Amino acid sequence: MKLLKRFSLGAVAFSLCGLSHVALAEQQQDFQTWLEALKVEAKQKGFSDQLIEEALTGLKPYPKAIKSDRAQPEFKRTFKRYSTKRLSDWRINTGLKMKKEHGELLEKVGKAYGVQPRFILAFWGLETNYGNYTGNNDIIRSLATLAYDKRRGPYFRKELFNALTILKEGHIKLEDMKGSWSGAMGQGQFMPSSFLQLAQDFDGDGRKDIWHTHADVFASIANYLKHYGWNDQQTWGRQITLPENAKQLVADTKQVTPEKGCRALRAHSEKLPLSQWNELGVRRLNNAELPTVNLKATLTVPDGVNGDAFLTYGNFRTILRYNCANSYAITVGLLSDKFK
Ligand SMILES: [Ca+2]
Repeated sequence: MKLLKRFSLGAVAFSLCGLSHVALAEQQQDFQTWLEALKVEAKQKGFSDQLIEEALTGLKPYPKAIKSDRAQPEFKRTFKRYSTKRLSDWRINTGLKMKKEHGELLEKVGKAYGVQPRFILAFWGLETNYGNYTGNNDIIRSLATLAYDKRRGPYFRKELFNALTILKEGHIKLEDMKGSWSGAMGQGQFMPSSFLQLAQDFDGDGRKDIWHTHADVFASIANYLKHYGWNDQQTWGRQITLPENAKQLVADTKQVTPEKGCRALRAHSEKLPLSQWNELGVRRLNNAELPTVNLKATLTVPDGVNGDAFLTYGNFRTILRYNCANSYAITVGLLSDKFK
């Protein structure tokens, strides 16, 4: 999660990997000096001595946090490979099982926030395999490592203080505050800032427990989507077939002014009504005409005109707020379609 949560990646300015023993020792010394200054700032921000001592004293950087920072799969593989791997039989069948098992709760949450349950399931399934893999890294340690790193230090320093706030508010115990190397936490992979802004205590026990409580997990995902403009009267988009002059069509419908929002939108066409796409020869996968609803859509061909092609609607932009990558957002959509 939540994009809230992910960012495009540039060159790594600094790395703990591949250093000599001497260099590593110096780096760790620098880290300890940096950590002392961080503790002073935490005290100034009003965190208790006890929390600072427990959470920050003796902390050591995670070499793998920075190593992983260079290899986010959404940005490296072709869409087809990325998507096929994630739309596995296991993920689809487990999702259908979860839909049955948690059907009542999913419906209740879906109604409360205005999000179709199949999308909550899809995010849950893609982010953490339905809560089976939420990440085993200590969040404070991951965030401290990345906050110390020069490249995106200020961003992660803020997230580190947000994480301390979550501990201070008592939503989770320090030893249970686990997640990804990049600081994404719990079954929906929320960054601490998204947690503070959007996580929900749906079961009403006083804690926003996105690690263990299904009600809180589902409601937090749904609330995130609601906050970023989800419309439950619409779907995300659809896979389509392009006419023979596909290459020309893509060139002709290229957007003039890039759409605002995440960078992934730059790989989309201009926004046109479905009726116009229909006139241009775009068809459903079964070659039928597009639905006659009054909706605007953009065309995107993540692997080029010879690969799979998609029209995307407003909700697709909301999915991108969770993770700014077309391959990810399309895969969420395709997975949700399996749960209809
Ligand atoms: Ca709760």
